[in-house]
Amino acid sequence: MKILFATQNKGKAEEVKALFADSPFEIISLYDLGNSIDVPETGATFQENAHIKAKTIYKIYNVPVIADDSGLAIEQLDGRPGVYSARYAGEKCTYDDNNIKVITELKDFPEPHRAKFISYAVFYDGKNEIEAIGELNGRIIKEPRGKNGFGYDPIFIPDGFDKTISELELDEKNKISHRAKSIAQMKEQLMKLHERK
Ligand code: ITT
Repeated sequence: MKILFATQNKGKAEEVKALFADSPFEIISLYDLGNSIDVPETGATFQENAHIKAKTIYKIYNVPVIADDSGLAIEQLDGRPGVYSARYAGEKCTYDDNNIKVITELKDFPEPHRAKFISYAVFYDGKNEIEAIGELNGRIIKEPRGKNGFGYDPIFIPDGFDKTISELELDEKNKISHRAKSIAQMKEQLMKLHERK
């Protein structure tokens, strides 16, 4: 089965393709198609936004879709940046701008700065709807480290590690990440759907 992954984020697209590599599902993303449709993420939660993305893209392409809405929640910042993770420092901000904003906001708080990544994935094919969630716990550091990954990866150290996610290789991130967990659950449910057909 071909599935359109509703993301324009190159990092997410690479991760999810690798996560589906050993499955009967073939993943193509909006990023691969060079499509820059602006889906308004107006929901108050990751769950709502993942549904909005999956259904909006399904209506346009009429093929099975997976969407992931994800982000970072920092305890000392009352869960921010949360659903605003992508544009935390403003409309056209870069990943560096977001990281600087987070580091600045944490300036007066004591360490450790506990945080978690959340990934909410939704599959929609016009009939079936599947949801899956994954989380990764860790802490924020104030000196970005590493070159891999994207977003907040250079300032996030997962529990049990002494490296930031940006210092891990893609296959290492894909063993532990919030997205690896949501997509693993999603794959399991998709296999059941696939076997019924
Ligand atoms: P799409 O909506 O096109 O998928 P996006 O980047 O806007 O791309 P989200 O709305 O889900 O995606 O926002 C997720 C943001 O949260 C993302 O831009 C990063 O800043 C952050 N984020 C999510 N997962 C992450 C990860 O694995 N590593 C680092 N940062 C992550």
